[in-house]
Amino acid sequence: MHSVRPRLPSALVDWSLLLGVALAVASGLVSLVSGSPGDAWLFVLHGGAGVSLVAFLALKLWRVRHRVRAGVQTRSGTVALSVGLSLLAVAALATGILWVLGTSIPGPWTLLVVHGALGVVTAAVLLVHLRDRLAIPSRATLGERRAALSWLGLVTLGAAAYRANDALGTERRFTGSREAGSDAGNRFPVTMWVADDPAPVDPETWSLTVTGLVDRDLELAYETLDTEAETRALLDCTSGWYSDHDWQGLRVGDLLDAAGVQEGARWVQFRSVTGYRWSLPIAEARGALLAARVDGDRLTHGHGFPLRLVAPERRGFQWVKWVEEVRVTRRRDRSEWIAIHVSGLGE
Ligand SMILES: Nc1nc2c(c(=O)[nH]1)N[C@H]1C(S)=C(S)[C@@H](COP(=O)(O)O)O[C@H]1N2
Ligand SMILES: [Mo]
Repeated sequence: MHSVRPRLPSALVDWSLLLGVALAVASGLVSLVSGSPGDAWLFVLHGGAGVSLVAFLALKLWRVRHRVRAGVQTRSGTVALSVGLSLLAVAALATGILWVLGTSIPGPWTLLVVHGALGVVTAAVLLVHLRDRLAIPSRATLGERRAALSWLGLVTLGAAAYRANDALGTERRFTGSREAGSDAGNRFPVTMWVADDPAPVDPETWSLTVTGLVDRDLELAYETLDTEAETRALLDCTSGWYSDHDWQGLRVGDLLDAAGVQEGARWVQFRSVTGYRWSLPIAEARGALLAARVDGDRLTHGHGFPLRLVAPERRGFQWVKWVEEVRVTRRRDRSEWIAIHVSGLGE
């Protein structure tokens, strides 16, 4: 008699796992630079891939349980790698789910940061595990109706379960971040990306420079700054919190008009006293703010006094603190991808 249980060919399960991990890791990485509401689908894709992975991984682990037991007894190295990979994958999925459910952990990192690190390590170990392993599923197995239906079932389950988490989990933004200290002046988390920790900036000796493709360089002393422009914007850190505020400062567009932008200028780079720096396309930069105050209170040192970039719909790591130079350029400075990771190291 035929079993009526849905039966997925193991090659199909393996390929689904690979596809799921690829989608989850790619969407997870791209999500780190995504902050506008139009990017919300990326986070849905990430969660959906995650939940489908839970289903496929459970199926796979159930099927290989005998092989693992045998392998452990013979102390096989390949099996050890597979077991390690399973533990990593389970940990990556579990930390993702726990984050959605609102769990917090003690220590320097949020659960979301731990989840990201586990995800990347899992993908790397998976590549090693895959050498000489993947078999292309035959046409015949793929064409089997029952296989196709159970496969679709698992994927749909993932999508549905992810949609349902809105009801289950704690309040989060579409990026996954939780609210912290909105509209309360400087009382929101202070976050450095890697190692920045400058001494407090002395407004007597500090000045703001505007250079690059401009008609005239500017050098502005702190007390001459006109900081009456205001923007409401939400800072969303990739470590998993967000904070919404009214920011007061100078409009970058006004600054650029004062300096006179030359033909061919495409990017505006904001440089910190620490070497940390980030660029925005010039049209977007014009609308950004260099904030001196938050909700009417002077920025504290931790939040970037005397000036910090406020870049609406950009993730927090792009909101450069302790800005001392605005540089107008033709090309994007790719070295800033390195600079944000190494600024402040070795000081
Ligand atoms: N110079 C500099 N600017 C920086 C950072 C940094 O490490 N150095 N961290 C960024 C990150 S990761 C975030 S989330 C925000 C945090 O701003 P806050 O500390 O005012 O909350 O600042 C950004 N600006
Ligand atoms: Mo951040």
